[in-house]
Amino acid sequence: MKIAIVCYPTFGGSGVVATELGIALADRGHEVHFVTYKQPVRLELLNNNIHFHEVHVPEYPLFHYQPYELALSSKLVDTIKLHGIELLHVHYAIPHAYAGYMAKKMLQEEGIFIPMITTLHGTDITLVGKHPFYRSAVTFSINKSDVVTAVSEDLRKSTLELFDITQEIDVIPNFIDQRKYREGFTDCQRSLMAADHERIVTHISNFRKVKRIPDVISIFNGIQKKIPAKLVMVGEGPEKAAAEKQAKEYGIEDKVIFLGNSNEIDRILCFSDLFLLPSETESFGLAALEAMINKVAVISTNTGGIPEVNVQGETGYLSDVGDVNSMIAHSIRVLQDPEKLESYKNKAYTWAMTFDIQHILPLYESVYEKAYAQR
Ligand code: GMT
Repeated sequence: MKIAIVCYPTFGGSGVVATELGIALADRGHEVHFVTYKQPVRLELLNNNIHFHEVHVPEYPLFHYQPYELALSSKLVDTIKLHGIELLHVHYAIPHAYAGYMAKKMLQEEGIFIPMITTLHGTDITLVGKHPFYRSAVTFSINKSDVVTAVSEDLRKSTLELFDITQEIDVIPNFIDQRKYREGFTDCQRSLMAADHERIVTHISNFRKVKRIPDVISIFNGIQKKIPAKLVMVGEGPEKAAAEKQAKEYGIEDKVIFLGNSNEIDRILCFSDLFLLPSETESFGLAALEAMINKVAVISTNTGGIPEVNVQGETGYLSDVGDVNSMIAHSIRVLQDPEKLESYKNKAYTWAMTFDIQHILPLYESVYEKAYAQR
C-alpha cells in the first residue's frame, strides 16, 4: 500500500511510534510517505520505500499564529495526488486528525477517496484535547476518522469517557522492534557512568510537568542513601533546570548525570539497572517498554496505561502517583539483591518481547484493510 503518515517529528513517544511503524511498514514492502514539518528524529535513512515531505508554513506578519493546519492539509492533498497515496494515518489527534479530515474532504471534491486512520496517543486526549477550547474539534475529528486506534485499553476508556464518541476504538499498543536489540551491545560501557559497585538508575522523558521530575530526583535521593548508585537523566524540557537545582539542594549533584536528548537510548539503557517513571498520567509509557526490552526493571506509578506495561512484582513495581516513599522502598527491594535484580530484568525482557513489532504490525495492517474496505 501507499501510506501517508502524519506525526510530530520530535523525541515524544507519538513521533517515535509513528516513525518506527513507518520504517517497519516500509520493510514489509509498503511505500511510506512521512508528511510533517521536520524529518522525524528516528528517521535516519530514507530509501525507495520511505519518503519525507516537509510542510512549510510561510511566515506572514498579519498572523499572530501561523496556520500550520492549513499548510498541512494542502501539503497532504498535493502529496496524496502526486504519489497516488491510498491511505492516510495520522498520529495525535491535535491538529493532525482535523487537518487530515480537511484534506480528505478536499480530495473528495475531486473524486478521490482516501481512508483516514487516527491513532490517539494520550496527551491529545487526557491533557490537551479535553480542554473546552479544543474538545468540539477533537470530538469531531475522531468521529470523522474511518478507523480510530488508541495505544492502551486505558486510553480507549478515557477517550470514551471524555468525549462523545460515535466511533469504535481499536486498541493497538505501543511496540518495540526486538531485531534492533537481538545483537545487543556486548560492551555496555557501564564504566562511563558509574563505578563497579554502583547501581545505575535511569529516567528518560521530555521533562514536562506530567512526568513529575521532582519525584524522580526524590526517589533517587532515597535510593542512594541505602545503595551506592548513579542517576542518569536523559532528555530536555521545561522541568530540567529545577531538577538540576533540586539535585544540588540534596547534595547529590555528583551522582546525577544530565545527558540531554540522545539518539543512543539503547546504549544508555544497556548499562541501566532500574528505570523510574513516576508520571502523573501516561497513556502507555513507551519509555518503560524500551527500558524493559533492554533488561531494565521498572519502578512506576500505577496510572493510566502503565499497568498494561509494567507488571507488579514481575517486571518491577507500581505505586500511587506521588507516593515517593513507596517507590523508594520498591527500588531498594529490587536493587539490593543481585539475584532478584537479575530475575526482574529477565522478566521485564520476556514481557517486553510480547510487544514486539512482529505482533503489532499485523494489527495495524488489519485496521488499514478495514479502513480501505470502507472506501
Ligand atoms: O509522554 C510524552 O510526553 C510524549 C507523548 C506524545 O504524545 O508523544 O507520549 C504519549 O504517547 C506515547 C506513545 O503512544 C505513550 O507511550 C506515552 O505514554 C504518552 N504520554 C502520555 O500519556 C503522558
